[in-house]
Amino acid sequence: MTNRTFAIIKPDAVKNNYVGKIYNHILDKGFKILSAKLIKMSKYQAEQFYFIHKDKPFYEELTNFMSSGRCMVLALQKENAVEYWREVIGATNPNEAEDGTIRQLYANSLGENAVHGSDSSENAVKEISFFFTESELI
Ligand code: IDP
Ligand code: MG
Repeated sequence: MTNRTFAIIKPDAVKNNYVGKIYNHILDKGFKILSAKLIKMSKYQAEQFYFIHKDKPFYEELTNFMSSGRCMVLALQKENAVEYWREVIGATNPNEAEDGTIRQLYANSLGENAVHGSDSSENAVKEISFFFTESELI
């Protein structure tokens, strides 16, 4: 469905106790949370999830980080969910993220940047189904 996107509150943000603050951004911006769960990804899961980046120099660092601790995976719903969530989270590099965006406010660094957001509706569908069954999306 095109009005869905997939988000992760990454291990840095969970460790730094920003889950509540990031939840507030999600709700204040009008997203409906279809599902959310706290998980710890295995290294293998992180490698599969970020397979698109397998040839990038940061793949090892990224998959180590994403499997290093608990994270929260979320399926979100709103009109233009993919584009709007990308706007709310800000640029990949927190130093380049606009004021008031989640990454500008809560990210540690380019690698440990607090949140994930799908980059297209097609990927949103794939990413949601990577972590959730249809009956979990309420
Ligand atoms: P995005 O998360 O904004 O879509 P991508 O380019 O898809 O950014 O990269 C995926 C994730 O990989 C980023 O969110 C960040 O955690 C990590 N990453 C991207 N570029 C670098 C880098 O140059 N060094 C370390 N980690 C990086
Ligand atoms: Mg991306």
